[in-house]
Amino acid sequence: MPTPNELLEIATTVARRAAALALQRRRDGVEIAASKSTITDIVTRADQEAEDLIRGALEASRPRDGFLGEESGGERGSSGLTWVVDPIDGTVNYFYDIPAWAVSVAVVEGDPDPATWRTLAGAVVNPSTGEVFTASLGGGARLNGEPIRVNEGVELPLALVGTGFGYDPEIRRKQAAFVTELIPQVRDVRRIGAASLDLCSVACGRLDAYYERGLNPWDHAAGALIAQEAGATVGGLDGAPAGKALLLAAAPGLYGQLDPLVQAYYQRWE
Ligand code: LIP
Repeated sequence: MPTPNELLEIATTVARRAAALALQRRRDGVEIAASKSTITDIVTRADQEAEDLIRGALEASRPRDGFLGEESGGERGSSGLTWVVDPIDGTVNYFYDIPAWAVSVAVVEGDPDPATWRTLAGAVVNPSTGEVFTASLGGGARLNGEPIRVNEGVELPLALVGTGFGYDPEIRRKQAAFVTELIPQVRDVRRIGAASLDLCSVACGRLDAYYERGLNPWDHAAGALIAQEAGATVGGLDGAPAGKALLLAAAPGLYGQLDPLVQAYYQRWE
């Protein structure tokens, strides 16, 4: 079994290659290939090309591993490891040429289920800014090779909190209702548009906290490890691991202040 650092090397290499491809396609002009859950939930040809590049590279270097990708679905492996990939996280930003999208590549041990997996390594690459966020389990988190840490000691009224919204109009209405409840209690709210970059922002102190309901495994697999290795607590609904029902990430002190508010709202949601 390779070490987390050896796996991180593979994740970072393939993420960088896919990011370079996606950036070139962005410069060439972006085509929508299809829409998915709703008319606004789009997939571009670059999403598909980037995931094909990553999948092919991993099949060559790690043929016995499993794969779970946003665009091509899942395939079980026999090694006990699964690569969890979002080829372009922040697809709407990518389509609008807003420089806040990233390639997210993680490798997990066990089933590719956020409720049970153990993430061993993750890389998030934002080619628009040249930023490469990385982490290996127990190895810390880095931005372009330099160690990063969460903001410690931030109280709720001074917290800058990130969040996001799903594509379904009814879900968006309910998510917006919680923002209305939360926004008077914190410094401010930011909606960056890519969960992986939200989590990396918590990891390097550009956000004090981030929460979202409805994320897919590939949205947070790498970013959650990066945030955790930078000192964040990352959790879900009712004390469960982070997952589709809820993801909350913050330094431990702020997590303890924010979690009761988020749980009180999102537990009523279920
Ligand atoms: C996005 C997430 C983001 C969420 C968006 C979208 P995608 O992923 O990263 O946090 O708010 O609605 O789901 O669809 O760009 O890969």
